Amino acid sequence: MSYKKAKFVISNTEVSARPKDGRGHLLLLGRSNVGKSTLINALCGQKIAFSSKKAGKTKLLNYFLIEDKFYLVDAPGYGSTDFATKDTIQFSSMVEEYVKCPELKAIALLLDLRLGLSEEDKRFISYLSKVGRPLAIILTKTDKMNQSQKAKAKASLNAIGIEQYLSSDLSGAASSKICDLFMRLAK
Ligand SMILES: Nc1nc2c(ncn2[C@@H]2O[C@H](COP(=O)(O)OP(=O)(O)OP(=O)(O)O)[C@@H](O)[C@H]2O)c(=O)[nH]1
Ligand SMILES: [Mg+2]
Repeated sequence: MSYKKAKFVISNTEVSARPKDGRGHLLLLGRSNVGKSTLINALCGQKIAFSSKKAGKTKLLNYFLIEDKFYLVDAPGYGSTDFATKDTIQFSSMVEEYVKCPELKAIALLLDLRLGLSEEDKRFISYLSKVGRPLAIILTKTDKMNQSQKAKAKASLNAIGIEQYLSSDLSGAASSKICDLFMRLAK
């Protein structure tokens, strides 16, 4: 089951230019290439967000109106070995500004844990858990994980206090659960 009605509304770099029509927003965050845009396409059953094999495809905040009820917001990815890069600084100030918006109802953090949970991921989770919005954790690319990788991923999340998370392998069953969760959180 995917969303029946989804449409691209606007792209911009300024948080202040977000839709402010009383509907809630759900922000998708995660490293570059984790699968944010691909997940939006899977949930909407159509290619409305640009995805790419190359990291850094999404440069703007992209707003998609879902079922006329809420906005899914596709954001640029975080993650760089160089913390002082312009992109990283821009990303941090954008997120810090966005998390204060009254429209923001919840955040979904996407994680590709095939290579394990990095220190940067842990710092980011710790930061997000303090911003005062519900945080949904979604494991992506689980179709490419074996049982041992899945068990390690679960253990590493449990170790930092995360017991609840959903997995995405782009199947209908996985997408359906995520569709329901996002709809509930974004109200
Ligand atoms: N097998 C598999 N591939 C996936 C999955 N999700 C994403 N991908 C692939 O991963 C690559 C990156 O996906 P994107 O959706 O562009 O990633 P993104 O998080 O939007 O990346 P940025 O816009 O750069 O931040 C693409 O080649 C996708 O086809 C998944 O669940 N399973
Ligand atoms: Mg993207």
